[in-house]
Amino acid sequence: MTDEKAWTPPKVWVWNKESGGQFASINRPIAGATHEKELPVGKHPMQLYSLATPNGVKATVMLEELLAAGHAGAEYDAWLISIQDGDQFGSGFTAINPNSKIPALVDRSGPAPVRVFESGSILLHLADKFGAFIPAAGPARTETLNWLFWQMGSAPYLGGGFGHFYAYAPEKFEYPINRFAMEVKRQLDVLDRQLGAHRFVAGDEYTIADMAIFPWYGALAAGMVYGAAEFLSTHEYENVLRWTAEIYARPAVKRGAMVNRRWGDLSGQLHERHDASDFETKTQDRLAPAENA
Ligand SMILES: N[C@@H](CCC(=O)N[C@@H](CS)C(=O)NCC(=O)O)C(=O)O
Repeated sequence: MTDEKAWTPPKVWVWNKESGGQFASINRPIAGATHEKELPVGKHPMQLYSLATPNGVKATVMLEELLAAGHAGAEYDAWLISIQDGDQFGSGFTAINPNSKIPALVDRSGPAPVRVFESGSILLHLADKFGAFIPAAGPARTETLNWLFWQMGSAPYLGGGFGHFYAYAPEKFEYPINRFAMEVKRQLDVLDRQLGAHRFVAGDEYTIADMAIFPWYGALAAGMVYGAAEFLSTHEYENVLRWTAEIYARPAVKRGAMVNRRWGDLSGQLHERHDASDFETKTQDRLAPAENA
């Protein structure tokens, strides 16, 4: 490593608004709302405010899986939150998630609305509410929670660490890329060994742990995030790839991945979802083919 970029931190950090990174325009060191904006509310018990990033997809996949399993109470409206445009800093959004990050859910099925933020909390809330995709008790439930929390603790190294410095930082810096590439490969190996011994992450059953982990580590291994599959030699993680293929083949996963998606194939983008039929009638190739051509 050269020391060309060596920098001595000042005594007191000051916010450099011109940092140049891909998210420089939306990242800021202050919490709270920047503007007044109420959130829309639809007709279904579950109101989701999100975007189809790996964290957002966890929630939409879970809701689609619940509906596919016959839990009608999981019917939902999915509203688009454009994080590039700062929607997460609107007053309505910060009231349901003071951390200003998607996904956020409001469960309106009971006498008073319940706000649920953090994707892991959303998965657990829905799993417990419907008694689905999590074992009811005992060691199998604990193992599911072990892996759910493993994901919540590990993914910031992948997204905020590796992904940020490899894909989003204004320049490529050797030290952080090496540091986080090593950590992410170690995490992939942890997962690969577990999936070498079990069909799904927490054992024989498909659970919320799989739903939390595949949008990050499965997508990374399959080359769908950060374009880093070759760099990280993800072909080495054969069990992760086998599991990823099985999960992506699930119809509910395919549907969930389309919701609140604003990039990629037009036929795979359902900007908002308010009815099961929207997958057939409201994807971008049908709504605005000319506008998007
Ligand atoms: N730990 C949170 C992380 C959520 C998160 O980082 N969301 C990102 C998109 S993937 C976001 O909303 N970023 C907007 C921002 O940082 O202002 C979770 O799992 O829900």
